[in-house]
Amino acid sequence: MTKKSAVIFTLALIFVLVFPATASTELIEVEPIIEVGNVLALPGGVVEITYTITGNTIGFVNLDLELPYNSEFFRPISIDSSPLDQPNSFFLYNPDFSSEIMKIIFISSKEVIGDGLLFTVTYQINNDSSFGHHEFSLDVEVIKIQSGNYKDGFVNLNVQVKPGTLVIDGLGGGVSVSGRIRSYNPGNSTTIRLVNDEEGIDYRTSITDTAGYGQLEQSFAFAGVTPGTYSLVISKDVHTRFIVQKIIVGNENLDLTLDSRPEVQLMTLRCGDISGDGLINDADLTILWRAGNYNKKTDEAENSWCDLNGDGLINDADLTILWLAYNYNRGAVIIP
Ligand SMILES: [Ca+2]
Ligand SMILES: [Ca+2]
Repeated sequence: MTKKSAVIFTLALIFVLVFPATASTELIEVEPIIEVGNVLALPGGVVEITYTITGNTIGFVNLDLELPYNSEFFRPISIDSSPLDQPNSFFLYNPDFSSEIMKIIFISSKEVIGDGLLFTVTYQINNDSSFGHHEFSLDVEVIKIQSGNYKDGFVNLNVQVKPGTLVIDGLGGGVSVSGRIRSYNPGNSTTIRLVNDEEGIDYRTSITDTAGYGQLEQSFAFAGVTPGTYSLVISKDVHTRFIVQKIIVGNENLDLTLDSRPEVQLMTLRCGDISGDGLINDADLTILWRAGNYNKKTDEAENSWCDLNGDGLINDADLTILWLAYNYNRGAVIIP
């Protein structure tokens, strides 16, 4: 060995000793992007939000995800997943909890590589949700590949999340459904629901309490109703339920005061269910007739519900309402 070749050999040996695994520790940069879909939703509606991945060139076998949500407006009800059509297991846990974060852990027996749909989450929008924009993002806590961990292995992980937007808007689509109700005591509020069980839709609106007394007519309206067949369910304290089945909503605004069924044109609630059991009968009469209630001022009575007409007194005027043939010994009004 010449002196020159000995120097080269020595330098090569030092290089190998100092950088023993240069080839196997080559850093791989991976920047997959998880993109959240945009959706338009209505109060009371159900929407699906998609989560897709691109730039997934190395693949993963494990994902720990956290999806925050705001239960004041919506909550997750289910998750559907078949990431990139790979056989896998998805576990949704803690779906209804105080932290308002849906945690998802994904585990697969083999690497899931490529771009496409990761999973879809179905959200229920609250019936009383106000209109507005909500950003949908997620936190990716851990991502593993089969032969190592993105975080501490030879892959430099940099997962980007592109948030989506959920817009809750009553004007984004659909039509209006309006109607007219006759009931006693405007001092009590009225709740009206428009329900389509098959589609999981449950719109809700209310007539707020106002001053006045007696039997009054009041109007209500729903905005942004998706076409379909609904049941209308009206609830009010001391009244029995009023249910109209087979309300067909098409592509034009629906005015129920023009309905072919006379009982629907002006929906008259039965009054006198003081006990709240759904029936107006002798049990309610007994309460109203009781010495602690009858001929008392409402705020001095044992049971203020006995003031059916809301005039502040419990007397023969209320007894007359309870005894009306339309009310007495009757229950809910159901119009098929
Ligand atoms: Ca009753
Ligand atoms: Ca009264």
